[in-house]
Amino acid sequence: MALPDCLQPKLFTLVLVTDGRRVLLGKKKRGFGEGYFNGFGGKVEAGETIRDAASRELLEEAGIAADSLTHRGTLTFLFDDRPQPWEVHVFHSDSYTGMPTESEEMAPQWFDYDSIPYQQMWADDVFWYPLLLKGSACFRGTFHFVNTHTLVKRDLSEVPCLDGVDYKLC
Ligand code: 8OG
Repeated sequence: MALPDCLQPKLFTLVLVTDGRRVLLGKKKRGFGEGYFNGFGGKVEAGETIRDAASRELLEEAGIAADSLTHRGTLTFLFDDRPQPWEVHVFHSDSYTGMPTESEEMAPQWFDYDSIPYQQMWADDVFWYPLLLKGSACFRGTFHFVNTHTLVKRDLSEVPCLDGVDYKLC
């Protein structure tokens, strides 16, 4: 697909909730990434901050409220079969309020850190999950996909944590 001169990335959030030895994932029941296990998140809407969007999506999809959300990563996804890059802001929370509950979009399930189902997840996840789960590092990654699902190129590095996600999107 020929790229236009300039591109505006689509902004998304993704929240990973942990309890010290397990991570809460959801099996996506419909739409983009159906059948994959993933954290909880979605598109940032106009008029909300990226952090607000992360809280909203976590509540909508898993029925829980994060007590605090730490911004840990920014991932850019480039697709040969989609017009725009996707920029996904990854947050971590180690405490929450409420009971994880199945929604129309996601069925939540806890996984021990050593039995994360990477075979049923997006192909990039195996590279950056360890950075999120084992410590407090922040990271920046760019992943190129063909036919939506095949990862052909990746670039991932640790970066200083800069929590600049509290501006409103217009
Ligand atoms: O609104 P919707 O559910 O379609 O949003 C897509 C969600 O999937 C959003 O939380 C961002 C997330 N996501 C991608 N690509 C990838 C990926 O490669 N890995 C993971 N873990 N999540 C992804 O859009």
